[in-house]
Amino acid sequence: MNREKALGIVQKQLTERRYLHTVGVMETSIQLAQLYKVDEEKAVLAAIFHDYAKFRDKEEMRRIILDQSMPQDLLAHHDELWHAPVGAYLVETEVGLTDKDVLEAIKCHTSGKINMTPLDKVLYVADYIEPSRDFPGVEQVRETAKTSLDIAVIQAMKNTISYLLTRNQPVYPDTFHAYNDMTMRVRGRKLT
Ligand code: DGI
Ligand code: FE
Ligand code: FE
Repeated sequence: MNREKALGIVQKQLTERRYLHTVGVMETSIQLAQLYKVDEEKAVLAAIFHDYAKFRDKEEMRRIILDQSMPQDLLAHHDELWHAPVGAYLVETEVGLTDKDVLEAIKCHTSGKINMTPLDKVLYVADYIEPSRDFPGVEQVRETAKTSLDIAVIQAMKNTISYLLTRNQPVYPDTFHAYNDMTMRVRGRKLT
């Protein structure tokens, strides 16, 4: 599927602001894919469709999580987590996208997971640092992403977990597993 067609499909699912975020994630993903030798076409498709389900009705998402035998512990956690796995499912069933690598990147884009592929990491970091993002600490992650995709993933995960802790929010297990996995992999390298 070409970019224009994909963007047209996703635009109908999103607000103007979220669509601009999506275009930002796409542009950032292209830069990261080139820098880290990741398949650019897959990175573009993952970026375009990553927030496809962001505005789906919560009850519809809950039903999909139940009916499609997704991890049921998602239902006990914040509904903000649901649009990633539900999005991967809907992009496959409604849009007809079949690339497993792309669907997997969409599925884990909010929490992360163990054994993330370079494609998963490109989407995760691009989603965090695209130009319209304004989180505390985002500038540091933007700088890091120029030299280490792995350290950028860890910094973004640290910031997200810290943010959740300061708000007394539960942290989804995959988020911790992803952080632990990445941190152990780069053990011995300097973390700031
Ligand atoms: O969809 P986006 O806003 O572009 O970004 P995203 O898919 O990374 O979602 C970010 C939101 O998800 C943010 O409000 C923090 C939240 N989040 C990420 N990991 C966890 C989480 N929320 C909870 N409760 N637990 C998590 O582990
Ligand atoms: Fe998202
Ligand atoms: Fe996003």
